[in-house]
Amino acid sequence: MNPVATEAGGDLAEAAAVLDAAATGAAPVAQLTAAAPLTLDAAYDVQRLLIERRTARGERPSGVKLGFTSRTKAAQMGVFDVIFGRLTDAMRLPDGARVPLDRYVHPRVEPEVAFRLAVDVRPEDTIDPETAVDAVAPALEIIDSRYRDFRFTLEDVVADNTSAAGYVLGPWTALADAGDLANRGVRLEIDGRTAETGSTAAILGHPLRAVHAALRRARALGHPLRAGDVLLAGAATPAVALTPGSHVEATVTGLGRAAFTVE
Ligand code: 0L1
Repeated sequence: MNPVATEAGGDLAEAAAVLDAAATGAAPVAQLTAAAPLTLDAAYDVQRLLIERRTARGERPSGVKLGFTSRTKAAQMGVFDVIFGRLTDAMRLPDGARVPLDRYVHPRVEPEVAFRLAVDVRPEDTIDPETAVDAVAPALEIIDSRYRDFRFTLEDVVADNTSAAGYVLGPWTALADAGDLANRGVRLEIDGRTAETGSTAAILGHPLRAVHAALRRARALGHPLRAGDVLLAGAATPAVALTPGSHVEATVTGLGRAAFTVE
């Protein structure tokens, strides 16, 4: 049974340990909120504690991600709020990587756009989001909810670090050379066939709005960011389930591709 995890002093650390074990053992668990109510603030505390467990094992923070930035994605999951998750270097997979499926519970992939932080941003800093990032890249995010049967509430998914499980980056393009990112075509191919198509406009109307949203959330959560950190802006299409042996590729018009192969 999951621990009771409430803002009123339930065991948030134990909730983080349960989710951490589910991720490391690729073994699904019941949603936390099935055992007890969980506030959104407490869910972000569980997320932080979950990442502290990973950094205690030697992983290093490598950036942040947003989820539910597209209406399609929000509607797919029945949740209507942008969520913030944390990335570590252990989640980063090289472009062209071979990815074992058995390290995940029920993994899916989304084509995204990634930004690179140009400067350190402390929570107390006020910074113009337009100058906070200096490069953009096509990206693939592997999401893997650790909850059994994909059953979760907004608070559950926040506690589970927004299902963050892995990411692949394509080539960086300097933002100054990238042109207008407002409405670039995004294609997700599986084994050479188009699985999903979308537009960068699906990401909060313009992917740079994800930079605003991420900086705002990071400040509210007291989460420091460093120059070079990756910011995954959110999905441009619905997620697609990964199957053994498939080759997965994301293309963003004018930015190039990112790819991996499932083992
Ligand atoms: O990255 C996201 O869009 C958040 C995903 C969270 C829920 C899921 O596992 O699909």
